[in-house]
Amino acid sequence: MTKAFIFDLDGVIVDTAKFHFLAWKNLAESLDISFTEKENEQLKGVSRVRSLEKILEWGNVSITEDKFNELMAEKNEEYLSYVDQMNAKDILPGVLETLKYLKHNNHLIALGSASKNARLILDKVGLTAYFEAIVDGNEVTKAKPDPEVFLMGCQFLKVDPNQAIVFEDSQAGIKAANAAHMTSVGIGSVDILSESDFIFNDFTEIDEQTIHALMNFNK
Ligand code: B16
Ligand code: MG
Repeated sequence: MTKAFIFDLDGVIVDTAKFHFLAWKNLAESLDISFTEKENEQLKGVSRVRSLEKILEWGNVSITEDKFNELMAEKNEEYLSYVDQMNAKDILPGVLETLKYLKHNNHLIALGSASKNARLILDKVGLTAYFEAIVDGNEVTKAKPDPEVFLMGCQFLKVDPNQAIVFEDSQAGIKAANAAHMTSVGIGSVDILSESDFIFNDFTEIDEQTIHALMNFNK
């Protein structure tokens, strides 16, 4: 059976979560809304629109549609100013080795990200060529925990969803993979990712043997 390996982007391939955090924090504080790492965790894997809606809900603040769009644009502008400084050094430890191994062994690789900036980021860090399919925030209509983003990846690759292995750092993304009966692999802390089929701190813990274990796992 052909397997598909689907990678989330932010928090899995690169640590852009720290850039989202800075930009959302500045935005929230400009509205007198408190924003810490705890709130940031809840925005991981969540779309830009839904993230701003959540921040406004937390602060009990209502604004006009024009102001909403203005804040979204400002947040993205600040975020992109950080992204602009990125290069191959920003690829998280072990990721390149895993991608090389999968490619070398002719496994199918897709990206499944909520970010509308995903293609730009992959280009900046020089990883675009590894992906047979890229599904990002521009294609999907339903955000994680809906599995649409990963199901589309499988469709592009012509692989059954139950043959897919998803690498994710967010609770919403793990729920999405589980909902589609895919093998869910959490990258990060067990406190956050306890619903995953497998959990690793980072890709340096994933070797050839581990990849075989992921491929042989039946839900
Ligand atoms: P953008 P992922 C997600 O990416 C991030 O985790 C989330 O924090 C962000 O709000 C979302 O992308 C949208 O990003 O503003 O660039 O469109 O983790 O699904 O790769
Ligand atoms: Mg993520």
